[in-house]
Amino acid sequence: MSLFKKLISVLKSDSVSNDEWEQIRQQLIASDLGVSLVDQLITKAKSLRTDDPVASISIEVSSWLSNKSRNLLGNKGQTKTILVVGVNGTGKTTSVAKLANYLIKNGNTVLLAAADTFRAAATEQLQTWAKKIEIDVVSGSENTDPAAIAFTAISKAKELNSDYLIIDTAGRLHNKQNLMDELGKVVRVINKQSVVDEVLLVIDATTGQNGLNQAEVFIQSIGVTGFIVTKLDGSAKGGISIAIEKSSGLPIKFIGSGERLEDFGPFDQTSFIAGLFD
Ligand SMILES: Nc1nc2c(ncn2[C@@H]2O[C@H](COP(=O)(O)OP(=O)(O)OP(=O)(O)O)[C@@H](O)[C@H]2O)c(=O)[nH]1
Ligand SMILES: [Mg+2]
Repeated sequence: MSLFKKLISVLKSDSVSNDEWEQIRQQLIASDLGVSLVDQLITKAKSLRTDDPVASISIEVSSWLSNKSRNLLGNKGQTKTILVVGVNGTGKTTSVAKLANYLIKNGNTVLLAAADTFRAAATEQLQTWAKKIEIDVVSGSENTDPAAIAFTAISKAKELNSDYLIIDTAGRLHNKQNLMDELGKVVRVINKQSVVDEVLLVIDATTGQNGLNQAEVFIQSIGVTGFIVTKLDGSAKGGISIAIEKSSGLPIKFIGSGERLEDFGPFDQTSFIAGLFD
């Protein structure tokens, strides 16, 4: 019997025993939420409605999640520009392809830009995805200035009247400041012709609390508007998502749950909370 079902079975009882609260606590710790947040959550939930722990926890978790829109920002009728950023290996390039595929399936036109010119393979990787999805990608040779690629890409996206331009970026340069400077320059170049509507930070759920530290650096340096949390398949649990939203106040817009294009979708708050108890 799953813990969730066990909880359902105690809902009718007058109160929840300490043993039962401890079981719930262990379940939440196993979901990667972090002990300190779990203890805060349990304390708060106990004070709400002790005869219905699932409802109490759900109410409290909801209040911790971002109340900002989870829809993609931008103006109708204009190219919406999305910059995808994050530490190396988190799943940026894969997420760019998945997001493009998702938007196309929803009736949009999309142009891609391969602004990770730090290594040649990065451009090829995005070109391979673009071919599969049957869309264009603006790219350059190794070590081309990413800002130059972004400039060409936004010009082309506007000319084609694309609904979306999605820009893939590098995750590793020889130091953090270097990467932030490079991303800052990409943003400035786009701002000359248009606006950057979204800066989506990709966080690998399997990195646990480390993901939180990464988020801080990007948020402080380049104004993140939302997150894509990847690798929620496998052993990673969704608890880290609550921690990310609680600490930043910013919304998770999409989640990745595998290596295929289809392993991707919008973050759904209701099913996410239900999933915590599964
Ligand atoms: N299981 C799983 N693997 C993923 C997911 N998203 C990406 N990956 C894998 O993670 C690895 C790294 O993905 P990339 O998209 O290349 O990551 P990146 O952030 O672009 O990496 P760099 O360009 O090197 O910084 C690849 O093997 C992907 O297939 C996911 O949601 N689930
Ligand atoms: Mg990449």
